[in-house]
Amino acid sequence: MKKVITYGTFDLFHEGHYRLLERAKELGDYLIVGVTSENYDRSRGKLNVQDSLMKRIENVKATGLADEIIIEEYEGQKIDDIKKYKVDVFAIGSDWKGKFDYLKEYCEVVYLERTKGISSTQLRNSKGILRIGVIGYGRIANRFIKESKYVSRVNVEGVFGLNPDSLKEFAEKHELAFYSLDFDEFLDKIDAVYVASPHLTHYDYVKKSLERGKHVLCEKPMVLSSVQARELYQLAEKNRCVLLEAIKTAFAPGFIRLIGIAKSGLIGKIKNIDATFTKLVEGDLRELRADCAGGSMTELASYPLLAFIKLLGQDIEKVEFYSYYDEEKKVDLFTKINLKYKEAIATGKVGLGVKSEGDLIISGTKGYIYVPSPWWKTEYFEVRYEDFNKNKRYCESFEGDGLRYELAEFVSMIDKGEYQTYKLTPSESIKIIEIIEKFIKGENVERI
Ligand code: C2G
Repeated sequence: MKKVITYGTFDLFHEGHYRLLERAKELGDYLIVGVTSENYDRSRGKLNVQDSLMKRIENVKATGLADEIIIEEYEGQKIDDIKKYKVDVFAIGSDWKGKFDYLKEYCEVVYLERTKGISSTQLRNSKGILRIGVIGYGRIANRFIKESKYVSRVNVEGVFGLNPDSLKEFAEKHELAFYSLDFDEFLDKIDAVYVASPHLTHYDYVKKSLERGKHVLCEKPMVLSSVQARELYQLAEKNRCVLLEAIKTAFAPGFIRLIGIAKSGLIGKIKNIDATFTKLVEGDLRELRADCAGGSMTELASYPLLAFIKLLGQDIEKVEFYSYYDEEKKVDLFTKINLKYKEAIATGKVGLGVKSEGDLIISGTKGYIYVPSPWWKTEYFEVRYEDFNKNKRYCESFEGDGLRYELAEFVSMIDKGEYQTYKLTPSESIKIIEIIEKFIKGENVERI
């Protein structure tokens, strides 16, 4: 019996997929189809797959062409599969021509002509391109535009700001279609905004954008008042717009996996968390200016607070801060945050003027999880026990600056018409803002 194998994502199953399977089947007597797992697709940069793994398997099954369906989960699996299933022919579309020649050592390799005029990307894009406008032209806005190239169906069209020279320069550098000094005119030309202006300007921009029915992805902290945060989420819901706070860690595959593992009971009951994020900065930067709501807490606290709320929830009994202030600049250069839960404690350390190890440790009754610096770009972590023979290591890729993950989630929410994502719910975002607000108001803040 001649065995043939082929692989694919088979997202939004279409004619091209069907014809590929049909011809692959004709190459032998028995066809094995490898359908990619969500994890594997993410790790190879496919961030916009729309159908779930089950749906993609069902679609392949429904063709009646596959004698066996397997799941492709990791890089290098093809060699294992070919040996394991005693495969005679590996078949794949001509878009991969040459890429799988290394398999010739194990079986015959056939590149089948790709069906022209149809693709999953085309079907995803048939909803039209999502036109994004960026508000602000600072460091993060630059990074965002670079990252947006990795997400399909989006195009950054223009930029809004207050300084004509900087705007023009930014638009030219990134080859944007337009730049505008007029906010209404800017909104006319786009479907969604990415707010990357200084903290204190967020509220007005987000509100005006939502009032005009535009979806909003807003840098963290979205606002510095929980009343305003609630108001904005309500407005988004009323106007059927997606509003997402861009805390990038929340959308990183490694962090999502970390949360799942920590909450699965593998380290017992979580009793303590330590999370640190420090970034030394100098000069006349926005981060160090009180008139721009600078300081370690407003700049960095969203990250440790995200980890605490994801792992321990929102029932916080007590919040206290110990802070080292720059008395001249009137910003906190280092702050220690203590959260007391009924059965656990969490300590966060954030600093712009004090440096420390940026790791995350989640301590449980059976073991602990160690995430090395930079834990907020979660790529690697270890589950450790008293008996170190039981230790386990986990690895998950974190590509580029990681902004692609939040943008991919934002687009997927818009496509599905879902106004909430479990990755960062409005109530979690509001809670994080509420704690930062307590600090700003000076509640339980002790200076050192
Ligand atoms: N295909 C085709 N004609 C099209 C579109 C796709 O023949 N118009 C083929 C592809 O060449 C591939 C298969 O259909 O052989 C599945 O395509 P995708 O779902 O895009 O999956 P892909 O990313 O190509 O997976 O390990 C995964 C494989 O390496 C490839």
